[in-house]
Amino acid sequence: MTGSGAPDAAAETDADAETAAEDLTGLYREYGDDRLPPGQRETDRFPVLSKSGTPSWDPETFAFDVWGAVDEPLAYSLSEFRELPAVTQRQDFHCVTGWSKFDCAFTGVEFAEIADRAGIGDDVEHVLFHALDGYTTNLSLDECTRDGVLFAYGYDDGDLPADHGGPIRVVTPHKYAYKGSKWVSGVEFLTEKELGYWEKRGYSDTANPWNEERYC
Ligand SMILES: Nc1nc2c(c(=O)[nH]1)N[C@H]1C(S)=C(S)[C@@H](COP(=O)(O)O)O[C@H]1N2
Ligand SMILES: [Mo]
Repeated sequence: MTGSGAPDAAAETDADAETAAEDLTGLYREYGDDRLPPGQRETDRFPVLSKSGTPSWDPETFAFDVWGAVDEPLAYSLSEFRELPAVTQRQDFHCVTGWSKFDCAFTGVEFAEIADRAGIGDDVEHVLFHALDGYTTNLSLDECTRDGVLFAYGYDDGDLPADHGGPIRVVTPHKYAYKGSKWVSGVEFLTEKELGYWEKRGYSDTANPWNEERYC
């Protein structure tokens, strides 16, 4: 058991959790001058966007799988996943339809943590995320292993709500939010790129909000 794991975080008070959150809201400086990307408007609400509604899942049988070009395929139950070392980060969330929500506090496992545990081959360049509703989305490995890409199961002081992708979703603060799969059931490591659900239907593969890479 490491010192930075979820059990410690769970034992903290709300105030402690607030101060313990890593602040990723300055990430925009890598891409632009303004925290609010061009063509976006800020909202305090957290709208729900799903291609086909919220899938149902059973916490007893839910499994998070890691497969593809890895040394060791992994499978975690929900409780096992929540035992992994976790972080809490304050992040901004940008939807391609034009709204941005600042200061979302997400708790979860860093992508790099999962990649390390699976041991990925030298020839891995891409990743495809799979979800319970049949959704997929792709990212390059480089875009995944950077700060901010989390498999999140906590939002603010509670569990991630089901509409927002609970039990586990991916968050991608450097990309439009369609790059973050809700209800993520697994991650597949690939040696060749495969496009995801929206990427196949004309959404930008690169999805940089500060460049307004929305649709192709
Ligand atoms: N599994 C799954 N993930 C998904 C989607 C979806 O339909 N299914 N929609 C995407 C889109 S287009 C957006 S904008 C965000 C919306 O997240 P939210 O509903 O929490 O606001 O989830 C993304 N991830
Ligand atoms: Mo979206």
